[in-house]
Amino acid sequence: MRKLLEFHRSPNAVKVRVGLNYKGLEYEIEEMMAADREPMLAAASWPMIPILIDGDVVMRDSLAILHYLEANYRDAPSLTPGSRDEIQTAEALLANLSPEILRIQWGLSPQFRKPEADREEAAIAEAREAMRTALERLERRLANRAWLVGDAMSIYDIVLACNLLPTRPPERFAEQSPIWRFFADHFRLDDDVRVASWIDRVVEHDDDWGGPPA
Ligand SMILES: N[C@@H](CCC(=O)N[C@@H](CS)C(=O)NCC(=O)O)C(=O)O
Repeated sequence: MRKLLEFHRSPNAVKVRVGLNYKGLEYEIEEMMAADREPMLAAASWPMIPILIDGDVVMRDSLAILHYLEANYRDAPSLTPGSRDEIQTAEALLANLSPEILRIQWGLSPQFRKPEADREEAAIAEAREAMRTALERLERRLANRAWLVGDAMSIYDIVLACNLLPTRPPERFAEQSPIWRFFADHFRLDDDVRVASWIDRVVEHDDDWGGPPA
């Protein structure tokens, strides 16, 4: 049986589950522990999740796994945009937006690692404003379309939407994790934001979506 090594609440693991589910590919999951990287190193010479073991093939890195699934399971529903122009447009959106979004999120780690009382409100507010600015362009892009390009979800929707999952934390994740609770409290997008409903549309394909965001 296909196996996914993961940290269940990792956005990178969600990307792969969405891809596998969308394509209707069965898999089992094995939860890893940050304190013991041996199983990941043994499987893929790589100390991070997600790792997909598919028969004799071992793939690591969420985007590489999505491309692998796309290239090799072509009879399953496609996650590839319909034309070269659409692929290039989607690649450009991802290349422009993802680094900025990840930079903002990673910059918050000193805050969410502190006890709540010690957190710096000004730093959190500044990051929230930076996120709002970063998302303006995406909000315009989604003004008259359901997906980044074309009329169906593609791997680019999966990657970008899952990178933005901290702005739409699934209720179950927020219940289970203080980091997700932090993002739910400070970065949650309102329901009427187009980016919010687009993220929800992508993450609905995760088995463990757990209903509306926290
Ligand atoms: N580019 C990689 C990044 C993988 C990654 O950063 N994984 C994190 C979880 S989201 C991880 O395993 N980090 C090690 C740790 O937190 O101990 C991907 O997209 O799969």
